Amino acid sequence: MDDSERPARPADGPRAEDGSPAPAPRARPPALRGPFRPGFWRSPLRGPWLTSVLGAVLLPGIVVLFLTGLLSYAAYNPGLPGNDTTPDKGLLGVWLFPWPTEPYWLYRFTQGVHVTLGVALVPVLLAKVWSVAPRLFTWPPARSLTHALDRVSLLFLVGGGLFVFATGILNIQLEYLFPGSFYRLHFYGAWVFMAAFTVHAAVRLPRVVRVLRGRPARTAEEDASLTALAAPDPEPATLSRRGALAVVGGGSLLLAATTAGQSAGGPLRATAVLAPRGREPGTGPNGFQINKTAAAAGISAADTGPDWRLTVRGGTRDLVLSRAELLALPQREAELPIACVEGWSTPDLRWSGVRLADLAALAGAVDDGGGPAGAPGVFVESAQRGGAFRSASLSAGQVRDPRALLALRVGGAGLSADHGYPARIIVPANPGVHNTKWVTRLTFGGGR
Ligand SMILES: Nc1nc2c(c(=O)[nH]1)N[C@H]1C(S)=C(S)[C@@H](COP(=O)(O)O)O[C@H]1N2
Ligand SMILES: [Mo]
Repeated sequence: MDDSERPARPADGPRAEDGSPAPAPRARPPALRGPFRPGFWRSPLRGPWLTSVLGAVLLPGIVVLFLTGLLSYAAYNPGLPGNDTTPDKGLLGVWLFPWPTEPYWLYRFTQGVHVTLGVALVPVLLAKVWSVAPRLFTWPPARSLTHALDRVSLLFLVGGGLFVFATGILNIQLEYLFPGSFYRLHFYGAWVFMAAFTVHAAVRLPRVVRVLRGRPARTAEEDASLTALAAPDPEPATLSRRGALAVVGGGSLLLAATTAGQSAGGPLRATAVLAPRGREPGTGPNGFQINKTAAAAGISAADTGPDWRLTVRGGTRDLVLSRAELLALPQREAELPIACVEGWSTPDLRWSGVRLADLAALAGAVDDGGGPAGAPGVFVESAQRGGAFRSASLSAGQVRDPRALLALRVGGAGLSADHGYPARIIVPANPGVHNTKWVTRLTFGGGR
């Protein structure tokens, strides 16, 4: 029986003859139970080395996740009418910049990295939390003010980390689990997590470096907290620490390999067994991923039948165009992918249709200069009646890109009903969600 298992002394201690409390004997720790008792943790794998290696992997990984996450938010052009998913963000949006259209695969790349890396880091995150689990049960909860602050930041760190990873994974696996609100949860969760992460990394990085270089601890406090990572009474080892690390790393690589194909494309696509929308749903020019079918979006045959018209507003004259009239306008081609926030993307597809800038010029919507080069931004609306994705704003820079189309055809065939027939938006480097399908109205130079 180790010391901490002995019953605690009764609360009413010895009293002096006059009844006043006797000077307290040196306080001894109360009996700790369950996971609060150091002897409870017996895995021989825990220790400073394993925790440090996992931390050293997570540090750059989480920085890349945060940066690509910020880029994804910028890609939504939240400054434009109707696009902002977190309108109350305040100072958290001061860094935003206009999202470019060059290189055209930019969002496909940044979001592919974000999602693949996020999935691949799950085993590392879980192993890291597991490796420090005994420290989460330290008792007493706080020895000093600094210790208390450190532990509160740990709460945000572990809770925030599990939260952002969980919301991200749930979003890519079950797209509409948090309709609309996913963005808020993930966005604010990420900022809270990153605040705690920054403090944690700044405080712990020096000791991680010392551990990995085999240098001694610098202070007694550091030495004590490093020693506390290892079990005081370990069970016999069945796996070495390097072996444990290989299991975690192997798990990460396997997850990366079975996820990356959804954005990498080509023959790799068949390996994306973990990605719910990683594989081709059919053959032919329209045989690429469908996130939301016409039926799921509530689009009826009447919405897109012969009576369908495109309304163009915001210029000196309003236009109402049928699909035949659109097809009679100069048709332009662009080879562009669709890249979803969920990480999957299509290879470059050959779209054709009318340039958005040409439509602006036709409607007499010109901001500066003349003709298509001076086109303003546009607010796009769909025949879809409800839902967050029925409309989106595109910036002037996006409209002016000669590859930004109101697409009528893909791969030489008319768009299928599920891919947005009669007309959909396609813009280089645009997040998939802003490539609105079943478009019915374009309002140049203005929001709703
Ligand atoms: N009207 C409308 N357009 C939409 C959507 C939608 O739900 N409604 N989904 C968007 C999303 S999230 C993506 S990723 C792409 C997917 O396009 P696809 O289904 O044609 O491959 O379309 C976008 N356009
Ligand atoms: Mo999407």
